[in-house]
Amino acid sequence: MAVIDNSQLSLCQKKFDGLRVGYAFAKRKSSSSLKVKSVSRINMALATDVSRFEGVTMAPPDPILGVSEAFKADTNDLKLNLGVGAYRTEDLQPYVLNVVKKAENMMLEKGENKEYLPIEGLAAFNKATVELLLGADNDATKQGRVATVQGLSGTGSLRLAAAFIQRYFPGVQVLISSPTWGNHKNIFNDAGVPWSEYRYYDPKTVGLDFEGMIADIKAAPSGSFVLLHGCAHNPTGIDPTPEQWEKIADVIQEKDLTAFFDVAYQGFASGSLDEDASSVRLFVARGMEVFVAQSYSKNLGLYAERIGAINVVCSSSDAAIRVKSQLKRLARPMYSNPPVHGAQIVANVVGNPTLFDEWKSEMELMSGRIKGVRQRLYDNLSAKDKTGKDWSFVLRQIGMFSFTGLNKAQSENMSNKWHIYMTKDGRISLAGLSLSKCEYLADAIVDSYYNVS
Ligand code: PLA
Repeated sequence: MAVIDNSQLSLCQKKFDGLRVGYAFAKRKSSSSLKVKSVSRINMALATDVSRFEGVTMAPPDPILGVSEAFKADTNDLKLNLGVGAYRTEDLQPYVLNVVKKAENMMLEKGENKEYLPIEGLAAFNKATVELLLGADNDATKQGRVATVQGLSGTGSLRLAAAFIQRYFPGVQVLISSPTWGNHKNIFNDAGVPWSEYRYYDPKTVGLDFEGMIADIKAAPSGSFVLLHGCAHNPTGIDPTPEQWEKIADVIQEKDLTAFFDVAYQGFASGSLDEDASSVRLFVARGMEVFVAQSYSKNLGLYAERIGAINVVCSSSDAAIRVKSQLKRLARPMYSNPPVHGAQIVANVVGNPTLFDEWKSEMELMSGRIKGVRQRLYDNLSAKDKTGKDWSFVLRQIGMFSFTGLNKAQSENMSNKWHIYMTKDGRISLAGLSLSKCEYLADAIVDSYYNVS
């Protein structure tokens, strides 16, 4: 039987940073395999066994990922998860792209190893990702003006850029759209970057409040960053037109602001990778410096691989080299270096002309299926709703989501009564909907819209 004495106990106390924990440790051990010689000093000091974490409050469930947890807990057969933006097949099953499987086979055949990547990530991935974003022979890339660092998908890439902004532009604010993807605020809050909102969605027209957006961007202090969704705005599904993008670029340029693009859905808005990058390419073609966070969660279905990148397009290659060095410096103490598997998949798909073409067809298939359910949902809503309400906004919105206009109580009715899980802001992910469930969904929406205030 092991014996511990007072000196070992005091070590325990130091190690666990506090008398109470030291005591709890000794007490636990003594009841199993350890015999405590003398604990009188500690006994006197502490009569109760209180957790160090009494002050830690319960965090609320995440507004998006928490929806999946609630969905899992529901045992009703009718249940439908339209919360998270994750693509499902018509049978509502997760989908691994064929090109991903082929790329993984290639990796196995090659016998890829699991060595650490450099801090900036896999070179072949970084080359492929910037080319996918800006086009194969973009001037900025050719001139070495883009600092690209592989990130932990879109979120990690945004977070790294936020840390960079906090370090080099302390106190400078980021303007974000109202509404926006829920995690944007968390990302900037945790990085210590102040943010404010610009108008974006107009509930009256169920469209873009372009005048409001421009006015708010114009009013921003010069030097601010403006977060823009490159395509398929989340949660509204409403994007500016090409002409409106030109005007947005004008204002950002005139007011000496910097655009920060979040490109999480390249290929998913229009079905074309190039078209969906046109907003970013427009800014870069004007010689503007921009941040661009990329994600391969949706377009390659690599949700759990956590693969993406942060690109900083600079006006000189010298600036790009320095910016990259600082991004690496920020990444090193946070996660050291990024994971290799997803990076190799992307590099293999984008870098191989046959797989690249196959990817484009699979993406068209995925975005085509979403367009199909959009149409079916609209048809069902129009047929079920006898009031003549115009539901055509469902057709005009693009990408994975539809912003239904349902409020919090109505959204709650959707899950409580109909077992349809969605975010409380009224967003539904059409990527999680099948043609056969559209009628049921339309019934639920019409009921919630008219019978819940
Ligand atoms: N940016 C936007 C606009 C997003 O919608 C998402 C994901 C991300 C970045 C980050 O995705 P990634 O880190 O996986 O690359 N939004 C999802 C999932 C699909 C989520 O909330 O994390 C959503 O349901 O809104």
